[in-house]
Amino acid sequence: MALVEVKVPDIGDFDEVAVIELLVKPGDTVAAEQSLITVESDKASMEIPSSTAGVVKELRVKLGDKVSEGSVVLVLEAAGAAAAPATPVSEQRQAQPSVAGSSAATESVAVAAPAAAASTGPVEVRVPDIGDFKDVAVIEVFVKPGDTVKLEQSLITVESDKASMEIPSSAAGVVRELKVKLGDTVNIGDLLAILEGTGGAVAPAVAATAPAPAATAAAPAAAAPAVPSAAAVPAHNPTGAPVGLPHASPSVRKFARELGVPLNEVKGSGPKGRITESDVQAFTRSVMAGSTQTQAQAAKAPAAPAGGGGSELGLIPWPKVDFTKFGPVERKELSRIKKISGANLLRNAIMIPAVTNHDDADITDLEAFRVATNKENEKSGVKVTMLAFLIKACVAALKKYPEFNSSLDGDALIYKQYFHIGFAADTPNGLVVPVIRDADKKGIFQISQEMGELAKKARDGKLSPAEMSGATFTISSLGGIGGRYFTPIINAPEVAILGVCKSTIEPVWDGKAFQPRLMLPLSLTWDHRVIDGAAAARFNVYLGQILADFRQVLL
Ligand code: CAO
Repeated sequence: MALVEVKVPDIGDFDEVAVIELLVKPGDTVAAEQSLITVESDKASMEIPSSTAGVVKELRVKLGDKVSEGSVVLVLEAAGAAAAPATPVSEQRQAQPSVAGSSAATESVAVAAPAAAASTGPVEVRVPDIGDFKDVAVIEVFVKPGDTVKLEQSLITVESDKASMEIPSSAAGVVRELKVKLGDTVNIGDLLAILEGTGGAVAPAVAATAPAPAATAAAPAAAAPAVPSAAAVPAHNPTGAPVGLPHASPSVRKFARELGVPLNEVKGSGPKGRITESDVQAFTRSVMAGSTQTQAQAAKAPAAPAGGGGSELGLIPWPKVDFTKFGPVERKELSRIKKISGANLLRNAIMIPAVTNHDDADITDLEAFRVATNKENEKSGVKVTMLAFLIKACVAALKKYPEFNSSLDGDALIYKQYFHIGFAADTPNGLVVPVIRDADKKGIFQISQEMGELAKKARDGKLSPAEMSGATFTISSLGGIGGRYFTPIINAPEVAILGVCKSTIEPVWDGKAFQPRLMLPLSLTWDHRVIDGAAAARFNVYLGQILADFRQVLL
């Protein structure tokens, strides 16, 4: 029997895409065209099929590996005389799935651009070249009329049997009309939306000249063996029952991976059993409430505490109440931001052994300096904020106590040598955390200015993912609103967060008499796996010293 290397075929312009699922293991018998692995880029996920039938001898990739066209996926013992030799890529092109993700399509758009004139009028956004995908279902709609979209911002997700992909906008502007809804099927050239252009770069919506990757229909995904989608979950199905490969869009898969939710255990409520973000959340809730066990938990069940009712946390189920029994009610869906941040907050609140230290800092002189500075620079248009000083003071404390600027990685700590400070911003849609990068290298004016810009973008829903990622420490300031102290939740994988409330004049004993001083309440929450109580107290004391006399930063 011949040994055959099965390689990643031509997958369009995708390069270095991550392996997110292994669908087979050594010893498995696979049919030609059966899916072997799932790979995922920023915008699309796709399954890589086998070019031949046979028995898997050796897997050459593992979860998290990056693959490109030509990478060897596995070695097969080809089945019988009919076994095909390792198919050269040029032949595989005829036998591979169409895998035109949106970024490939977007690039095609750019190449093919006999650019439409920049326009402020209505702009039609159509389905770009998506390879040989025909009649693909719209499974997610990310925007609604009135939303402002950026060039290349994802508008919808479509899904075929084998891949899902996000379709980006070919123009920037405000959505005037949406022409598709959930469940619609679309094809290349179909009208998705009409935008009111912003006069920015406008590319034609369809790359008519782009070569489409060839495609042939492959075996239905449901025929593939069950595999967990999260790396943290053991690759076995203790029930032994065959489970269909979960259908989910790239964003839902990413969401599930972030929460450690094994997608193959989630029941999909979407079309064709597709798993939605709400399904993942419902699964998380039911696990937390103890009414569902993951396979990983089931495997560990004997170690669960006695009386836990089958759940490791031993919680009673979430109360289900018919509120209409008590009075009129209105049901409103949570915003997308709230859904995502809620799941993250829940994980962080439960998984981190967090402790909060409360303290006060005397900011009498600093506030006087801030007010005077703003008066002197009235014409500059930049208002220096207390939060900017807090960011600078925190950077100094993070430098002195570097474990506060670290992240846990298994049994090790990653000490970050950069100081990117996140700040919680309240927006009409919920909480977001923009990040001031390299705050150690920036002055108070620059930080104030950047914060103003980022806070405005946050309120307008225009922050990019890059502007919300990479923070090493976060500050949550309720100072402009009020309150005394609170216990902020750590923004994992960070290990500490500073909560700040409204400063008030208080009588402070100076050894001889009470003096009226402006006191700022600070609440530092820290991860006790990384930080000790004494270190947290020292951090707060040092922070207080700096805020009381900013010259300390120079020492
Ligand atoms: N004590 C007293 N007054 C304060 C203060 C404090 N600690 N911090 C700010 N203020 C004052 C400001 O000086 C400003 O007063 P003036 O208008 O008279 O100058 C006023 O409060 C409003 O400040 P602000 O809130 O607009 O600006 P900021 O720089 O303090 O904060 C931002 C910016 C984006 C952090 C804030 O708008 C925001 O969204 N805060 C909410 C964060 C949040 O929701 N945290 C909770 C997370 S956990 O759910």
